[in-house]
Amino acid sequence: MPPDTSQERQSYYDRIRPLHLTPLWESLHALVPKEPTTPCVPALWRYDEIRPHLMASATLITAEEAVRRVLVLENPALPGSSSITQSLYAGLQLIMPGEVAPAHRHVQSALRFIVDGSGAYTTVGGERTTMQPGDFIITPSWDWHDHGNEGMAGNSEPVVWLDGLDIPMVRFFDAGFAENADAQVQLVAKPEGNSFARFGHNMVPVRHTHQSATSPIFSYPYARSREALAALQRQEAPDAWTGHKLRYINPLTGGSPMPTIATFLQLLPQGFAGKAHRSTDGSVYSVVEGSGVAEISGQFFNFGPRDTFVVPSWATLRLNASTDAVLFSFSDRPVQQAMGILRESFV
Ligand code: 1HN
Repeated sequence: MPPDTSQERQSYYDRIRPLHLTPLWESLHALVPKEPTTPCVPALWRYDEIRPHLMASATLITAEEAVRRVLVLENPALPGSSSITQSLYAGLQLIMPGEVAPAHRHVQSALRFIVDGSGAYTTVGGERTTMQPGDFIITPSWDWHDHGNEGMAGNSEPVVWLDGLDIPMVRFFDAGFAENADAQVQLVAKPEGNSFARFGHNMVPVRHTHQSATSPIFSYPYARSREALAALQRQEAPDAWTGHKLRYINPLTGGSPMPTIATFLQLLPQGFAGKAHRSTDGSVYSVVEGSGVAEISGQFFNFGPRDTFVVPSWATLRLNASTDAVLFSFSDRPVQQAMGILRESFV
């Protein structure tokens, strides 16, 4: 019988601990797992259930006092982390008619995906864009941004969007900076639609040379993206795993719109029963239209318009649609690609 060394080992660990030394052989298997072992769990937030609570927040605090009046969608298995996956933050932001969310900037990149209501605007780097449901809008790292809701043509209503940020990644690198602007609302220096006219039509101003890590288009209107999906639906069969799925691009590079976050829009035709697939980039989905079922690692989530759900890294996903359904999604894919570690499986 081998000698019992466990007590000697334990007292050895006790002797080295004050020197801030730990034995790798006790943690090696957990540090370098055979395959991903995320603590993140699948979850779905039903918009109908959340909306009353979101509206109630407007009676408790103004957008101005809150700075950003947001209910954070926190992964149920990551309490206290303000994270929906280990690398991504998501929240639902509310802006009431007449309110302003004051101008500030930060290193974290943000996306807005408009979920409910119209007539709000966001101003990014001196250009304002009006928000419509389904629009995908970017706030690049370190660009000034403020939001407001003035209503449109006498129609004023609460506006809600999904925020997606790379907050956990920036926190991981301890690389966060932020500052508030002197004025609540930044000066509007460019006409609305200016960047879309320059960069949104597969064309670029002839002497454009400015290089940035982020797309020069900061609003990708839903009407345009939806039209593309409708044409594909008429013209070809859906992919067996993902239906008709398109990736948003930075038109200058063909890469992701933001350096840290990839975004997608997909259409699942009525009756679609997708095959199982998985990838190492955990994803956040926002349902735009239609309903169906997301089977995530054996758990079933019924989804409908405006719901949000999260698919953890390497979880098996099977998508089913009971009506034509359109899903927006985002993930940390470009970072994993830059590191050369992205893995996907379609079986
Ligand atoms: C932020 O600046 C916004 O600008 C939204 O709308 C959510 C979450 C954490 C930190 C900054 C926004 C945010 C945020």
